[in-house]
Amino acid sequence: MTVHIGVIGTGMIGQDHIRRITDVVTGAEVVAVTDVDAERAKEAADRVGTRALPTGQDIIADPLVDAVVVTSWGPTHAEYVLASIEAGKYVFCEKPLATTAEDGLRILEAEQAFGKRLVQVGFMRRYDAGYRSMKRVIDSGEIGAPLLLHCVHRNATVPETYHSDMAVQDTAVHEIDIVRWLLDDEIVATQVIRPRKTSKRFEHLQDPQLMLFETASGVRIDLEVFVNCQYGYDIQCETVGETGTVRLPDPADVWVRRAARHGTTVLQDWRPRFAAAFDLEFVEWVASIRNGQLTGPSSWDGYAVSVISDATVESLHSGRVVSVQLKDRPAFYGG
Ligand code: NAD
Ligand code: ISE
Repeated sequence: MTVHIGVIGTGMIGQDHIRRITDVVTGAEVVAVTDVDAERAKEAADRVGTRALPTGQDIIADPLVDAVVVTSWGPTHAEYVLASIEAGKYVFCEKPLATTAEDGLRILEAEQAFGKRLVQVGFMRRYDAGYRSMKRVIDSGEIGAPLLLHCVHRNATVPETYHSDMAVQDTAVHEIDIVRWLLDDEIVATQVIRPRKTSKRFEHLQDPQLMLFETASGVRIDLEVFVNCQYGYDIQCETVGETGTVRLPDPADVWVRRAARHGTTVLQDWRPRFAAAFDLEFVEWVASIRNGQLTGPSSWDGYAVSVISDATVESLHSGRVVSVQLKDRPAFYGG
């Protein structure tokens, strides 16, 4: 069975996922795309020989579409996800699942009322080989119980439209998801510390930020988000356990010794760093649809990350420790 996919939003990541579904994934085909920028949608459709439809609602209602990919702007995601559930179609939604906790809850309720998981959220780090190895080590018990995590998320630069809250909402959400997944534990409290600001970028932006999280079992996580570090895209993570530590490897590249120096390259953005993870994410998503049972990050994960993200933004503004108030996890999502 070929999974016929409709894509809503043909911007940067939408185009990349269309290429991925077409060139990398077997058993899937893009049968329609759309964008509020009709010209952009047509160009994306022509590139892979498919149809451009006028609106997202047309994609969801299209009888040829079995599954929907939502890669439009964040505030439009919840509406498309809810409409896909109403149509009984699988939907892969790029982060964020919803920009308010209220919308996240509506999605949880609609999916449970439908009675089967239809939604997967685009937290692709769960498909990265390094994070998967780290989880295997933690789960095996070979470093003992985890006590601390040290995380770093650095981008070379961001545009002027990027504001301080986005360090949480756009950037730190990946770490918020991955630490919950690595530890199989929930974040219960959050705090943001504001260090001295870099002079290399915009006055309006609090950059870097130091975020501190605490989980239900008492694990403490520190996350440096520094989105104008100048030198490249740099993702680091180390878990400290009772009897050992496990650290994410740097992206594989050769080391060169010459002219009295010893060095390697630093990637410049997130696309090459996580290209293999995005590929596997789509391979596994399509396979799980074909098996009739989704296995990737769920609506619950999307909802939980949005609540933790809101609490973290609150702390960025108040400077105080903010506790995270999640609904009880429904049995439907393994609660
Ligand atoms: P983008 O601006 O390049 O593309 C978004 C596209 O959506 C644009 O072409 C825009 O015209 C279109 N659009 C906006 N509203 C629409 C609507 N109502 N209906 C149809 N089309 C609409 O942005 P992007 O970088 O591709 O990001 C898209 C989403 O993907 C964002 O939510 C972003 O957070 C997420 N993203 C995730 C990752 C990741 O690592 N998982 C990386 C980048 C972006
Ligand atoms: C971007 O929006 C993403 O989602 C990337 O994965 C992230 O690492 C990057 O820093 C964000 O800007």
